[in-house]
Amino acid sequence: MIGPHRVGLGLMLVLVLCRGPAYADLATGLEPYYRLDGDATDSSGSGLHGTNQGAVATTDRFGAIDSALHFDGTNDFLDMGINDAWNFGSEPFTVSLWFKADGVSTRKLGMFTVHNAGADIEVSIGYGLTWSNAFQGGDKIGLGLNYIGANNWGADVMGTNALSDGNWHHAALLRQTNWWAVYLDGNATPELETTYAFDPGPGLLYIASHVGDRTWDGALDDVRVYDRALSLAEIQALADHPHVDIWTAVEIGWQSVSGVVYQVQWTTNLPDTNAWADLGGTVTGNGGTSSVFDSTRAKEEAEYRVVVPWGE
Ligand SMILES: [Ca+2]
Ligand SMILES: [Ca+2]
Repeated sequence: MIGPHRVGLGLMLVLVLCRGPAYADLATGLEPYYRLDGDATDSSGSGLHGTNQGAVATTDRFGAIDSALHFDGTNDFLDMGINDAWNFGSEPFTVSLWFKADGVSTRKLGMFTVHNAGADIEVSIGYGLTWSNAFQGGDKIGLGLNYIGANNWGADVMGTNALSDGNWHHAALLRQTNWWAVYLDGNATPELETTYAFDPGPGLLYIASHVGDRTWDGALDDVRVYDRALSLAEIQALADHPHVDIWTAVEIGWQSVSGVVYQVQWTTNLPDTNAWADLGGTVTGNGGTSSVFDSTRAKEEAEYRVVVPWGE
């Protein structure tokens, strides 16, 4: 038995990647993970399921039906309760989500907010991704910190991009020591940032609501909470490879030669050199970094190599 039949002259090995590919390890520190595929189920394995207050299933950014949630802007939101999974004290964390706004707003709304004032949620928001009011354009994403009522914010910072454009956008809220930033659509420069020393303490998490009544108007999807500061590359992986379930995906990358046709192969049975199987179709080199995703296996489950079929 000599190699695959489709290759007349065998295979020229270009690069062997044994447990060394660049992979997106975006499962580390992920808790909770709300896919919002029509409900408020936590997919992280921690059982942090929320209560859906009226949101309905809608089409996600890939056109997949019942794979995101739509909020009517009147009274729909998700109540996730109080849990230490979103109580980071002064430690780093990251929140990642996708959103598509239905229109501009007159009031400041909540997209992902943690309230830390016990029963009287009207008077204090610990931290949150917010949506701008009429004075701020009504179509910007923002960061709210330490709201103590009567518009008295410790920090209330808005972005500059108008985002009520009918498109899905990715947002990542990052807290690193006293530095807070919101990254938009994987851009290297934050959409907004501020420095603010603050320990919000334990709180009640609302998704698509500010104080229960300030509900957001539009669709949300794939809400992720990490108990660590993601790197810019990780944020960009979440924003730039949206068609892959990065929960398990492996990215195989290599330096390619322009015009050369490559084939990525995988195996779970390395000592058997005949066990290699093609991963998808061939890839024509671009003269830079070419890459392929394996969205079906976790990072330790397979070995990968990149070969150049010689043809007939
Ligand atoms: Ca989803
Ligand atoms: Ca409703």
